Amino acid sequence: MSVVATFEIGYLRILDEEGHLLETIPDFARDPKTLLTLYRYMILTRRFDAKAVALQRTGQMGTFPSSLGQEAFSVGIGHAIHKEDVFCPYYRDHGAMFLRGVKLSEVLAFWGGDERGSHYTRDKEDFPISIPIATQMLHAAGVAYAIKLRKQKRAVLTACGDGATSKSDFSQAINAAGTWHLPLVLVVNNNQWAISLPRDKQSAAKTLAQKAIAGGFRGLQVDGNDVIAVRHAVAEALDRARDGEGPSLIEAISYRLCDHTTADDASRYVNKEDLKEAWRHEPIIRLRNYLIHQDFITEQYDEEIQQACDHEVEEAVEEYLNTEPQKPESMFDYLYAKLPKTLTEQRNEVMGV
Ligand SMILES: Cc1ncc(C[n+]2csc(CCOP(=O)(O)OP(=O)(O)O)c2C)c(N)n1
Ligand SMILES: [Mg+2]
Repeated sequence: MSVVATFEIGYLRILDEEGHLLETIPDFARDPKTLLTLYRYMILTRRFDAKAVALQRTGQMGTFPSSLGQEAFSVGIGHAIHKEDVFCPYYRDHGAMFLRGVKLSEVLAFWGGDERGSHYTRDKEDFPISIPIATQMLHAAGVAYAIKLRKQKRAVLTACGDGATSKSDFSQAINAAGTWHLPLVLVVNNNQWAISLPRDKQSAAKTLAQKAIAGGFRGLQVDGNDVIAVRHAVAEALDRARDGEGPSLIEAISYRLCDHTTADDASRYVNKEDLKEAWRHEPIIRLRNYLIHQDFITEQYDEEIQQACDHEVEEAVEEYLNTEPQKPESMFDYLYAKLPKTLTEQRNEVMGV
């Protein structure tokens, strides 16, 4: 038998756990200001997450999915995407959304059950958070198709988890992206868990990145705890998409250091030793180590960043808690142009008329 095709999946890692460079630093990361922006947003995301969980625990917000341990993923992808591109996020992408200009209070409103949280103040075409697993990948393929038809120089970025790669929506998006040569970048936050189902029970594939091969385009893995690697690989893939070089799939390897959501208790199924080991690889300390080696940050400046982030989170919480709740009947207002009779009756009942 002869060989008709062979494939390889590359893996990119630039910073190790101690913050030492393993590869030549990409140009974008030579600017200390850029690195400090990445660092600040990772801290902001972590502080925001902790506060959001506390709000849920005290009955002031609904179910919330933290991104603890995966900050390099959300911040890396959010920093890579250009203003004119379109982002179709999933529910663990808050860091990226903040970089896109979504207000922290809007994200809190969303998880507080207020649909106005998805009506972003800033004028962009990004999609709302997708809770149904993998549906956003197909929405993103559709947007990329529209961009292609309009001959615009823009790209679409969409994110999902490792579990989402088992859904048919994901496979369909891969197929459409390859067949139609779409300006689409699909990124997978492989945090090793789909709720309580571990990665090795999710798929027999050695990498999730290789699912791109079936679609006829490139797939690669990056160290998802290395924000420089994530930012670099995703920016490069988006450049290619904008330049008409087609789609990419990027799998970022990290670890979910938190419960799946506030409705979960991961201590029931996560091995303590594995979790301890995973903390050794977490993304924030790694970048901090690099910033310290390079003299880009002092302890005092670090402290100031942490305080500024806490302050920003507190202000957002104030705004969220002081917002007048939506009227109960608003739940009937946004799905139909003309409300069907049965729902009109229900609406009247809610309004007491
Ligand atoms: C279509 C659909 N099926 C099931 C669920 C329930 N559900 C919520 S999160 C989740 C696991 C997703 O895991 P993964 O894709 O790895 O993302 P992670 O939450 O780990 O970031 C499931 C099955 C859902 N939200 N949508
Ligand atoms: Mg997962």
